[in-house]
Amino acid sequence: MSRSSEGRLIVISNRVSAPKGSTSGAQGGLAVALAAALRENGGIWFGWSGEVTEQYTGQIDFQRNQGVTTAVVDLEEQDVEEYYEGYANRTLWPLFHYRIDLAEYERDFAGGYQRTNERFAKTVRPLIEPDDLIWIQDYHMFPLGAELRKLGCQNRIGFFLHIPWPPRRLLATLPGAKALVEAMFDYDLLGFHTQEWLESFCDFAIHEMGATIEGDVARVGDRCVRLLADPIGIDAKEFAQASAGVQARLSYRRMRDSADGRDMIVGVDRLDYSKGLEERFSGYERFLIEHPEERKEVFLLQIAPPSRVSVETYRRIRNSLEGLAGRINGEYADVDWVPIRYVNQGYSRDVLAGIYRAAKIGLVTPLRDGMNLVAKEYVAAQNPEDPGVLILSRFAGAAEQMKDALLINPYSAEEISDAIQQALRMPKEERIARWQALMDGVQKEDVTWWATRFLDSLRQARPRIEEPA
Ligand code: ADQ
Repeated sequence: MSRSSEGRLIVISNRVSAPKGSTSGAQGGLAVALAAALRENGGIWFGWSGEVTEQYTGQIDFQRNQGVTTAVVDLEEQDVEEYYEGYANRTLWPLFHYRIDLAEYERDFAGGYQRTNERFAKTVRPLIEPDDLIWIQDYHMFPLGAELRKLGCQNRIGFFLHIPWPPRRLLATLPGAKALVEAMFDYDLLGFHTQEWLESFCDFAIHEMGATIEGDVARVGDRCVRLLADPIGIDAKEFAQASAGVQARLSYRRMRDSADGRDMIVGVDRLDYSKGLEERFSGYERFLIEHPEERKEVFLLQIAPPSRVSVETYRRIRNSLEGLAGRINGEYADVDWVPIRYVNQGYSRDVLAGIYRAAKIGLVTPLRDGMNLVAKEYVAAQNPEDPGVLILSRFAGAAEQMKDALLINPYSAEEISDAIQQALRMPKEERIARWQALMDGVQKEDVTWWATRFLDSLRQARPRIEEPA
């Protein structure tokens, strides 16, 4: 990553993942890339500690780990309920994944979201020096840039959205949508995973706010912001190393032994309604119905650790999936074969790498997904001489780059079923050719490429403000 002569980097995100020795867990790749950028430029990673305190004090807990300084604050219970569980997880997350049927619009959530962002701004402001580059992550913090501007912050501030941007007519259902988008014009640069999400943003800005678009700049009145489609990648090198390591080899062996000669189809997702898990199970069931001769030749391993358990919708989807897996297993299982192995646990990156490698098919079928890193991890973990086949939803951001996967409509059980059959029958030469093309992309457009592109664009987003002599 190119070091700038211009000052430090301040990364701000809801949660902060301090690098602790080897990286593992859900934030692995992203944490590695941001930590590398912070080491390169110097600076601070600021966010919520994940802890609750009785009263917000703004007291910062600084830590230094492997060359990265993290700065975290505790939030009040009401902040957590309204800002995090409320507005972020119950309002914005479903809306931005096209699920207005699940989105909850409550004034208290919106108020708590605004208040918490103001608190973050006031707390982090004194840490910012005039030359620092500020990079804000994700939908928890849309208004943070505007709040920093109110406090006199003239630094370059960039914002990256990790989830999709919804179509304008859906976004228009959100009370206060215009104010939310208007605040985004206080940034210097807005990053999205795909051209599609970027265009959806422009669509709202043009039709609801009278914006004009000139090249990569959106303008409303005298305010403008630069736009960038910048697809996130994984740490491909680290992932390839992980899949060659002892842990991965052990878990690969364990899976192959337990598969007993059958072909494994794997799904790995946070348990979330956006991931299309029910539709995936139904598509797999369709395959079992349409291809009875294949029944005992395959099985589906679905790994789905629960997330956001305090939100009712997440409890409902968990129940519904348990019911569906139970019914399918009850209907088709035999004494020596179970069609779905459904596991609600998290695994380390190394173990996952071995599991991916043992799977003949990676089944990644979100209904909407900003990017989807599992698709890229599955590709990175394959054996080059005998790779598996990726089946990928057309509605994942990753589909814009991964055209050599079998792209399917996740709402269609028939398309899922046909793709499974096609993947199982695919000749080795075709599997290798598709995998090679996918792997080239995963290696070239990795997470460092993503971070470097964003930071380089941010540095160029507007001329540097000269300090008075
Ligand atoms: P997520 O919705 O969390 O991320 P995704 O991109 O698939 O989705 O990343 C999930 C990560 O969690 C992967 O690295 C995966 O390995 C890991 N993971 C999943 N199940 C696991 C398990 N059982 N054990 C261990 N690890 C597991 C959000 C957006 C995405 C976007 C990313 C990054 O929703 O669209 O790709 O941010 O921008």
